[in-house]
Amino acid sequence: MSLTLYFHPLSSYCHKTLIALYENDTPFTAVSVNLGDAAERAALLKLWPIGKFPVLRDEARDQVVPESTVIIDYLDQHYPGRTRFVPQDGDAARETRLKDRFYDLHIHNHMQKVVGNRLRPADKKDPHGVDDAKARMKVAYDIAERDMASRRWAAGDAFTLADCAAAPALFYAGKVLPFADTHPNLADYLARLQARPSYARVLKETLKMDRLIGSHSAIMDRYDPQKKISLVVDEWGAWYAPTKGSTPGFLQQQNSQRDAVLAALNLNIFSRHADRVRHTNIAQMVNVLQAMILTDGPRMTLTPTYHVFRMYVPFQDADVLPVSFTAGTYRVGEFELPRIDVIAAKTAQGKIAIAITNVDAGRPATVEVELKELSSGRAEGETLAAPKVDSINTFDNPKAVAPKAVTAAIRKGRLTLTVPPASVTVVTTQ
Ligand SMILES: N[C@@H](CCC(=O)N[C@@H](CS)C(=O)NCC(=O)O)C(=O)O
Repeated sequence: MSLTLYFHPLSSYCHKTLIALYENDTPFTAVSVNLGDAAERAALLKLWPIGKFPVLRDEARDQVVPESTVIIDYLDQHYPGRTRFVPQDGDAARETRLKDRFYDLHIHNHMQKVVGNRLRPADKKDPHGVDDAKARMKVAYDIAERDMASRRWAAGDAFTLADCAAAPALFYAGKVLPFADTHPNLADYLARLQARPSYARVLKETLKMDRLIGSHSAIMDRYDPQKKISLVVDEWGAWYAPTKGSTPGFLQQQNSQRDAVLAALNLNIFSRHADRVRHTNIAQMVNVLQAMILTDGPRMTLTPTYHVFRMYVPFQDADVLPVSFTAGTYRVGEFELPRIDVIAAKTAQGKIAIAITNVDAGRPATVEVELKELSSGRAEGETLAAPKVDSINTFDNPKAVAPKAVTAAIRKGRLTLTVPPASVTVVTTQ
């Protein structure tokens, strides 16, 4: 990997650069710099004597690139991806650069002054400077409010460098000088920035598991047509940025309702390949990556992923039943996914277990299941849904994401169930 980003996880200008890297899945190594550590500070100063991050080092081209805007420009030029950050057209490029400067100079930097003042010792405060910064932010908010009345993104119809600049600037600015009630267009724009298709992207990525297993199985089928050898999927799951303040290298992260959906989709894929896949291990059980359980000394909380695993217990030792369904489509930006996923199995007790995942974060889904063997009765189970796709359980709020009981009647051989957006439901016939 040729690119190394020297950054700090709490630095808002680093967030600007990270957004650009993540937009295009550009591979890079992240090196977190603690400016309080003399050696780490010296190493950063050697790269960029101004001593501010982010700084990008490109080994392949032997370049050191400081300044968030210039880094994004550099990435666009030398490591272009599906999102282009600076338009080719001259006028559009100038508008993009203007808006990038606007958000950096007239919102981001003033916001930093207000935050910096909070961190100063009591006898070094600068109330006049803070008032001035807030007054200037207010002027900039008014300009942006007018702009965003007719624009989807900061420089027009396309997401650009200017939006990478706007996202952290507005996010933090809104904390020091709120604008949600006074500048609705700007507030809507920030909501759009925050809803970039990360949810759909994460799920799209995880669905690659099916292709991966399919291609491995095809090779194994040639040499082992009787399927005597198992395919073992080790350490699957989501890998995100570590929880702030956790021990570096311990890979501690939260997992949310999004990851419950991700877990269900993977379990479904494994069950469809059950003739070949006989073991799988999520990474990992406790406190690490997509864990089931988080602990803090004597405190413990169950994650949304835990609930999916427990809800899927009826599928243990069960026989997969073939299911055919029309999934429909869930589309966000450039990402297109099947809207629902369904698996079924005959349990060890002879009942039918059905798992329904609604991938669509915006709409409930009504699923009608035709059960050839059963004309009437009911199915019981649980649904795991949450107020938001990134809702999580914490030590203080351990039941923010918790399953709720659900019952569905079976009439004339049909079971009908409406499931909430971004949810996982498992029911078993009674
Ligand atoms: N204009 C620079 C600003 C970078 C900047 O202000 N970085 C802050 C963190 S958000 C920093 O390095 N602060 C440490 C310091 O000033 O000592 C850019 O766009 O990259």
